[in-house]
Amino acid sequence: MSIFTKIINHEIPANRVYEDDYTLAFHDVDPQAPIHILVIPKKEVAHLQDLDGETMTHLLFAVQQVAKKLKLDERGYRVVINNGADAGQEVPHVHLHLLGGTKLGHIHHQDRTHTAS
Ligand code: DGP
Repeated sequence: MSIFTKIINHEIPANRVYEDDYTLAFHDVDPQAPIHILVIPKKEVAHLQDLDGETMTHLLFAVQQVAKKLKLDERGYRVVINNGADAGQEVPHVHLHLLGGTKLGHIHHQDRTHTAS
């Protein structure tokens, strides 16, 4: 069972901000921005490629609701998914990082080590 499933089941505490039948959102324990929320599916799926489209829709809907609740719409925010080893995914349970509350640095062209040919 993933650590995030334990949070869903209230076996581990978390600072929750939004929940519906399909998703849960809570504050990241190690925030990388003034606002750093994790949005996760309630079904435990490790990687994006194994997630069904309906749940993906619910995840983005949850992002919308969280952003509205935290009044991020006007200033904007970033959504990031670290998927798999190259992306540095640490928790094997799909999660969207919602980052905001400050002017975020650009991530374009962050890694030029391997350019597409
Ligand atoms: P990633 O590298 O994309 O797999 O990010 C995993 C994130 O999960 C990382 O930002 C820290 C966060 N995290 C890990 N364990 C816990 C936990 O027990 N509670 C909370 N709130 N966040 C956690």
